[in-house]
Amino acid sequence: MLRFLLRAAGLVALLPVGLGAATASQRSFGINYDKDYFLKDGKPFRYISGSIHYSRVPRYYWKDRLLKMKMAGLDAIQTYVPWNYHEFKPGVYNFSGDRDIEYFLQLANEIGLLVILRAGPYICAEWDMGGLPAWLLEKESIVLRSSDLDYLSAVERWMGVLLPKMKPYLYQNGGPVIMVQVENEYGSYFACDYDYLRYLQKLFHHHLGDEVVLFTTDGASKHYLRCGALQGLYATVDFAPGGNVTAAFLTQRGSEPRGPLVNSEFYTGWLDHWGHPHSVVPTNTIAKTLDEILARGANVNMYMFIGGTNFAYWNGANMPYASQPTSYDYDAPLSEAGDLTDKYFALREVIGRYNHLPEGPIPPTTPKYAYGRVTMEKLGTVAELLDDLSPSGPIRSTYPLTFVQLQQYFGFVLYRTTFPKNCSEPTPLFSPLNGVHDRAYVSVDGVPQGVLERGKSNMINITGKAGANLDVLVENMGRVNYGRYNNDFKLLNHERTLPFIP
Ligand code: NDJ
Repeated sequence: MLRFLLRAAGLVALLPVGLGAATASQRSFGINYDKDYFLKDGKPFRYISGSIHYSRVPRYYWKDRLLKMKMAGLDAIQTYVPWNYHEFKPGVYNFSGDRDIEYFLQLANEIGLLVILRAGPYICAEWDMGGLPAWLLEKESIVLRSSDLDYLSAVERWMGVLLPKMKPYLYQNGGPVIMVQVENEYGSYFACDYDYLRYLQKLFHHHLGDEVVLFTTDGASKHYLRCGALQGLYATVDFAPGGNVTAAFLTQRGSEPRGPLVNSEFYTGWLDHWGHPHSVVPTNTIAKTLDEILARGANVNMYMFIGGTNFAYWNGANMPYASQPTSYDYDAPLSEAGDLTDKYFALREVIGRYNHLPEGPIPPTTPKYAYGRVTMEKLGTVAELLDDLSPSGPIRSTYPLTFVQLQQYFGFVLYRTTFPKNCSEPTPLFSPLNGVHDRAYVSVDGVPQGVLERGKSNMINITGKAGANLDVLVENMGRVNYGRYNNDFKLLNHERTLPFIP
């Protein structure tokens, strides 16, 4: 009525766009500890969210994937910020193209998706070194994810670049970011360094202001929450489908007696390792547990809603050493290629019982084409192409250098020496401890002799004449992204010697 009268009187009235929408000054996001729910613009709010990693989907497809997530009835998306993806070398930053996180956040905002930002510095995520940059290992004794001063100094510089970029995108500043995660499953790490967590808490508030909701995520057990939770950081948990939802949330209550229930990683699938079958998780199990979570008014993030791809050499690894493949399909509701799956529609149906499902068409599965035979032709061997592959020429050293010492953080390094004596009989070439990191192709004067592999094969027999070239091509298959072996040096041999001929 008011609008009609004003128009009739020929007056122009500035009305908030969309009734009920809050202006920037009224936007707020917080926690109501009396009523155990989130508050968005002062009203009770529960989110249903899904994980998408912008670093695993080409920029070109971001809008398509986000629209499909919106059409599934999601309120929000959750994403990690991989530090090493943006600071490839110390002090050198890249936020362009597929790394343009601000554009990604703008897209989410335009589509009407809120964002749960997992800012790190460590993220796990089956990502190389859990998102930490390998150049941190230049200090060989560094204690990652702790109060180690060299580590904290690098964290402070990185967060001094990232967080000011993120501040304008906070919900209360007109953006989509409702919550920011500090660290990641810290309770699963050996250090249990509360000073480190307090440092991060202060650093994040310094850059983002005091209003922002900071939170942690840990496995749903007292054991993990003991070292992962910190007063002032809202403790959330993660747990898989098929378990006891009441028991899982009770562990969260152990750290947060009041406040909203949150499962920050409800696994819709699982990770893969090279050499193992692709992981799949039955849709009905996921749908049943999702319904249980939503029926109790809890907040949930489905990890992953779309997994995508580990492009380049960004995959991580677990221990005992097993590296992840280039696919991060995760058996997620949206396939690696962004295709709509039966799981997508089954979970959309469950979400539709609690959230309004947007009307209109869902962006379709992208058409697939048969591209015909792709022929490969051999250009030459590594030895023949060395000048092209390593135009700056060899680095000479008494002892084999590590990848980090060579500032060759990914891919391959060829270590070459010559036979010190005639080895006419098969002679063991031995790489002690758990061998090379991670896989080495051994040849003598260009003739293949065999493969050494971390945790699998640390000795082969070779022959060669004195002075023959012994080539050991070492492949970095991905740095450990979870647990105490996160400081994963890639090298030929722990003793910094060539695999020796005893
Ligand atoms: O927070 C972690 C997330 O980033 C929790 N996860 C996820 C597995 O997909 C992912 O790494 C676990 N990682 S539990 C450890 C797996 C150990 C085999």
